[in-house]
Amino acid sequence: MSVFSTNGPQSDPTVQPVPASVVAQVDAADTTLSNPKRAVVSLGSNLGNRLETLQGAIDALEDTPGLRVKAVSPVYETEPWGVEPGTQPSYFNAVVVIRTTLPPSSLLERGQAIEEAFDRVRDERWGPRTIDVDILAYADVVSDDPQLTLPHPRAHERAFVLAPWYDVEPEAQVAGHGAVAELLARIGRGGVRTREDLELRLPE
Ligand code: A4P
Ligand code: MG
Repeated sequence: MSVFSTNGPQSDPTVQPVPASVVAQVDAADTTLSNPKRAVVSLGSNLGNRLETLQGAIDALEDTPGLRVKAVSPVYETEPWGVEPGTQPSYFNAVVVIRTTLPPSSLLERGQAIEEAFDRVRDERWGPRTIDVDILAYADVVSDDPQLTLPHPRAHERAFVLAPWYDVEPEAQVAGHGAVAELLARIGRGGVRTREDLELRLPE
């Protein structure tokens, strides 16, 4: 928990109303970091202890200098996307909102370092993985750089991204594609379900 005094939610116009199941915190990080930017990060795991790994990645994000985790979505269990049905275990997916002074390239590096720390093996595209850390959005940045495409190039077509993103930011927009709420309504929630028996913690 922050050692700084706590601001009321009304003092931060960027904080969205959130459903009761979403863990959120509002504190003085926004004023103690110099010009922090909002970013949205997607986490996915379908190998090993999926819940523990997602929590470990969230804690590792929070341990990053210049980065605060502001909100954590519910856990979703999701069918693997982009592979033959029945060939991979199901995923646990979640989305977190952060504020950070890191530039996008450093945030990407940090995400990749967290993947390494959890022994992520890359031998096939869309292969099973202990953890995937993707940057869905960084402020209003739009980029088609293949190293870091923003917003994430497939976010707008994936229920496993849009459903937890909607939970933490119901008003969010995917630049160039429209509102998360509308995109989710269009594609539906097929293949994803909340695991209400499980919970990810906002780091203290
Ligand atoms: N890269 C470009 N833009 C970004 C970005 N916005 N965030 C580059 C993160 N990385 C970005 O990623 C490949 C390259 O993408 C990196 O070098 C980075 O510079 P990777 O993590 O090495 O490989 P990958 O994840 O296998 O490839 P890819 O194409 O990013 O896969 P996706 O799109 O992330 O999909 N099904 C379910 N149910 N749940 C999932 O979480 N995830 C995937 C992976 C497939 N199916 C899934 C899930
Ligand atoms: Mg990835």
